[in-house]
Amino acid sequence: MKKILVANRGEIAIRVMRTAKKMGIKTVAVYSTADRNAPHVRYADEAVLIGEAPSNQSYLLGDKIIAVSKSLNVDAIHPGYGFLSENPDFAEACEENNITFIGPRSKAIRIMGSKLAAKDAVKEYNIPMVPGIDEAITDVKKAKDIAKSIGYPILIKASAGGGGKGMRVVEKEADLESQMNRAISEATSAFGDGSVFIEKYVTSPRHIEIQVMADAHGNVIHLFERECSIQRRHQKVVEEAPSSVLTPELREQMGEAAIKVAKACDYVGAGTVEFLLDDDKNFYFLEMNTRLQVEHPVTELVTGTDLVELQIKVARGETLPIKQEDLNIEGHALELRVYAEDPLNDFLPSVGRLDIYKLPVGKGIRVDNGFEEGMDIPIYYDPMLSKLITFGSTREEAIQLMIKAIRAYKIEGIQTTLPFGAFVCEHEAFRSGDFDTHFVKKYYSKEALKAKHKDEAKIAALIAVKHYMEEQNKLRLPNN
Ligand code: MV4
Repeated sequence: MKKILVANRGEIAIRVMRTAKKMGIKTVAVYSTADRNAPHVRYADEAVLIGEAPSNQSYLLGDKIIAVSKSLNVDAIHPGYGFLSENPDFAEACEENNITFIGPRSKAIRIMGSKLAAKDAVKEYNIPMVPGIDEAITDVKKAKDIAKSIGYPILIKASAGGGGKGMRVVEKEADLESQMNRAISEATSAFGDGSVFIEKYVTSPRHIEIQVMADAHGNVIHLFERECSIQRRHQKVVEEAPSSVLTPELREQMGEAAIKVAKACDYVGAGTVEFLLDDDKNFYFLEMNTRLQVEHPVTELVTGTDLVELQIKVARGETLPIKQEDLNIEGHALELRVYAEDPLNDFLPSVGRLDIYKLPVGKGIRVDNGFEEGMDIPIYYDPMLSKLITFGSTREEAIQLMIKAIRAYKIEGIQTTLPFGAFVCEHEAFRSGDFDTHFVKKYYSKEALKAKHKDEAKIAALIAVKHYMEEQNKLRLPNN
């Protein structure tokens, strides 16, 4: 493998190219007209303009990207996350054109793209799943019977859904029919597939996911968990590894279950198996993401691995260079997603120019970044600017480092979620480790953030006054 094309943009394009360069592999960037001056374009050995700003005219054009790959003698395509990364037709088109898709085979992507197909694939493997049904349901009477036997509240989910789209909580039988009809019509218009199914609603779960890695020779390992419960409207905000609630026994059980999920679909490459953990620490398999995830760096830091390097090695057909027993968790890592969104204005995208943009640096601080000072933020794509990642020997140390790094990160010209990140890191519920997926809804409001700012301004003013008085006193002191 001599040349890799990265079919993505921003921080993840740069992240992938960094490892390719380290391995002596040439890199090709693709870009849209909106990204002419983007850092990922300059970072690559070669770069090709593939279309207009909207992603359906550029980063989503699989055929065009394959044509570019062929003309530049590209050996493999890394899709990053989002865009074409979980598109089985694209993976298949790569396979047919003799270009290595750095990811699982199309079959695994297809199975895991459907929640019902995923449930079906793993059913012989004894993996804990939330009580519910494993087939699409349209008959309301049947749905009522099932809901009664599971017990309310229940959750209606779209089989083709993702990121919480098409989910509806039903508290009582009287609401079931209308909610079910809504879920079906929503799923039909959003995904072109109206299949919905029913699960028991787990009311205050934690979201814990397991990183897996598989080679093409049947070896599968897990690289422990990431805790991703701190999210806002299904958008993750802070992720960490390890989770403060898993015991070594539970960690091993979840890891084993994740490996079985990967084996159930003949998985190859990096993947993530999502679980819910309830109050009694029962875990349930939810779904599998068949890509490298945004939050992969926290796993890299606590396991001392380079997940992109492992992806490339297994894509070249190599045997996994590490065994399960070689792996252990050392230290604690946190990741904060930094978005160009205004936390004081309903997290609306904050457009404009990065007048000042200075990254924090230092031991234990990693920033996976896709932007630089002077750039305009394109409105066409996800507004994530970077990921701020800290690593310490303990959770407390990683949190302190994160607060310090947020303060040292200088951004002017636009609003960002940095203050929101500080709010989370300084919150008692976060620090104690006692939180669930409702953290943001429960504790965050713009008033709470403003109040925190006010207190900080007051303290800063008091310190300044105290300092001033001390200086005055010194001046008045007689010489001795
Ligand atoms: C659930 C659930 C409670 N009970 N399933 C949301 C996204 C999708 N991946 C699955 N999700 C959920 N499924 C049952 N049976 C609660 C959620 C959920 C959630 C899960 C993970 C992280 C954040 C979440 C926020 C709200 C709801």
